[in-house]
Amino acid sequence: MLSRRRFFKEAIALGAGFHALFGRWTLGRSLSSSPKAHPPVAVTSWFPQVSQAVGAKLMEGARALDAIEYGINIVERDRSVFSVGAGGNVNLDGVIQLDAAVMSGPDHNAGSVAALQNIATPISVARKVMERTRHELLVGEGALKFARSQGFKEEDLRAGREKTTVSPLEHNPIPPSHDTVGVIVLDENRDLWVGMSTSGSKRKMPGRVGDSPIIGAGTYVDNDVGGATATGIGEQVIKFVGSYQVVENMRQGMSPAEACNEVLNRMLKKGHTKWVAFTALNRAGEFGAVAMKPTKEIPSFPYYVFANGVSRAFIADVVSPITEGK
Ligand code: SD4
Repeated sequence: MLSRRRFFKEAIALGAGFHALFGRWTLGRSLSSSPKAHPPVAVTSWFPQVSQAVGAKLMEGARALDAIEYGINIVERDRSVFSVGAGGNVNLDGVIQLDAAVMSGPDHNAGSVAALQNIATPISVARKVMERTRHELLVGEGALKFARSQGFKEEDLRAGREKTTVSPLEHNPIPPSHDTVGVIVLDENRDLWVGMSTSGSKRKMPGRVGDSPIIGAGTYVDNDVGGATATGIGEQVIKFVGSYQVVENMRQGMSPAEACNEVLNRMLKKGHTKWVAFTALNRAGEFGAVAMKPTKEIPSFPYYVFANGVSRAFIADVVSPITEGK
């Protein structure tokens, strides 16, 4: 996986190209003015390779959900990616438990899995939950049983890795490890789709479920408005139903970046200051992302936008205070 430093450099380098493509640069611009792209558009958190893969599939004419699944599967199967799928973080018992979700705008349907073990591609299982069951979320043993019934191959995701069980005494504070992959697509019909996959926070307790598979928290889409995804400390995102609120803010007329910024401000006002970030894309093809203030671990939040046949890098805006009464 790319180091954060390399991500940053790459993002900056690509950002210059973005200027040529979209005629605008995200850094330093006002949150109310959004870059806009013609569909199909895909907004991807953290992973340039996913953005490129999703974009390539869209260009081939693939359905949005197929493109999202294909792109996310790439990092899920890549054991050098420490935060998603087969290479994911272990929990306090030394076990990899994965979370994933998909949501489809046209029928407002969704499927999720949480704390799923032994399956490298949880996004694909989440999609099957949406398409083949009358449920929305399956967890743990039940999710694994369902995956087996759908022909998914069970594997020892820890195979070849040193056992790195962490003593429960070392539990908390949850160390920052924020590389969930989230992809929002606006397709040519202006339908919206979203997919998420993560191994969740490092050193999580067994059975811990983050925001990513919780519809409305880590991800949400409303076909009339837009979609959003979150990354960062999931507990904080869940408590504010973050992605739902980002979409609702866009419904009220906020730009994607303003909508993200408003939710981060809610968190800060209530004293919840952990690092989280949101990406958002609306039906018009406007997009944006806003993150909490940079930390040593997370100097920036790069996200990638595929549009007009090219994938470009952006750095999310940093949260800015909203003055009372505004
Ligand atoms: C979680 N939000 O499980 C996820 C972690 C994350 O980027 O975003 N990583 O809390």
